[in-house]
Amino acid sequence: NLSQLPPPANSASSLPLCPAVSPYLVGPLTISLHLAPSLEIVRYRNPLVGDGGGYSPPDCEARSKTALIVPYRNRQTHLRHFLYHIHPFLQRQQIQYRIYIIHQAGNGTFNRAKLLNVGVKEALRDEQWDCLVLHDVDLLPENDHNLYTCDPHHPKHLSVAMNKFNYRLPYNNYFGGVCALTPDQYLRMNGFPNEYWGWGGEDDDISARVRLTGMTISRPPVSVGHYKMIKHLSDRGNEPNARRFDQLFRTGRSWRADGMNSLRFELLTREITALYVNVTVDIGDRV
Ligand code: UD2
Ligand code: MN
Repeated sequence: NLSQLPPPANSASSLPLCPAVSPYLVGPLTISLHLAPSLEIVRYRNPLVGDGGGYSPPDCEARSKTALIVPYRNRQTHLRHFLYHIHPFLQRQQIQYRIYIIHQAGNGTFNRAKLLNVGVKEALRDEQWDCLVLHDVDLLPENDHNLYTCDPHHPKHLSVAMNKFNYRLPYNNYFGGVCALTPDQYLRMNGFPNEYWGWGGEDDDISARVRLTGMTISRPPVSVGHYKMIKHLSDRGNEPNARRFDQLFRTGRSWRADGMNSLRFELLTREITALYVNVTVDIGDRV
């Protein structure tokens, strides 16, 4: 189903601008990972979410239009936890949003950064998003003061303190997990690299692109940037990329030629489901 999405229900209306700070925010959140909720339960709990996982505050005009883009393959349980948690989280922030799950077809080597490039391209076909949030499926934000909006001046890194790193930033240039860029910032750095096949390195490449294009990373306070990563083993098809150190060494020379301007993929399906847009794509494999 390649149909285009309808505009959000109240996009043409003249509602007052939403308040600068949403009154629905609660701060620190307790996350239970006991049972993965079914998609039916997630739908039932989020009656205002429209087709394709889209939402717009019913009584005010959102200050940000945010596309959430998630690289994905074979993580059903994580996806259920993610959707259950993230939909109410985003609605409490009073932003307009839609969720794109970018599903890599086949059993080839996984490529997180290339899937994110695909997601950005597909999301920008639907809407002029103010903000692109690039999000691992296994990360759950633990404080809703961590806003899924962009900093107009600098790319923002949101997952600064994770349980897996004892709630500290592991190193200063760390940019993995969840980040938020305006389409301008994203395109200024030619997007993300397409050539990191398998696990690791692509996040440091992206971080290097931020510096190489004269931008710096902005971050929320550590107390706000808390995330829980769902425990998992490493996936088949996403083995550590042995070339990552060599590739990283060359980023300064390669970023202009490898990125959004060299992106090639085959779109297989684009499904509008009740809780997200499901983009299934053939991105090829390492040559
Ligand atoms: C770290 C980074 C991540 C990325 C990765 C290296 C954190 C919290 N995250 O995550 O951003 O830089 O290292 O590539 O430090 N995925 C699937 N199916 C697969 C494999 C991956 O859906 O078979 C997706 C999924 O959204 C997952 C993400 O890719 O969350 C990153 O892969 P990971 O969770 O295996 O890597 P991890 O936890 O070491
Ligand atoms: Mn992970």
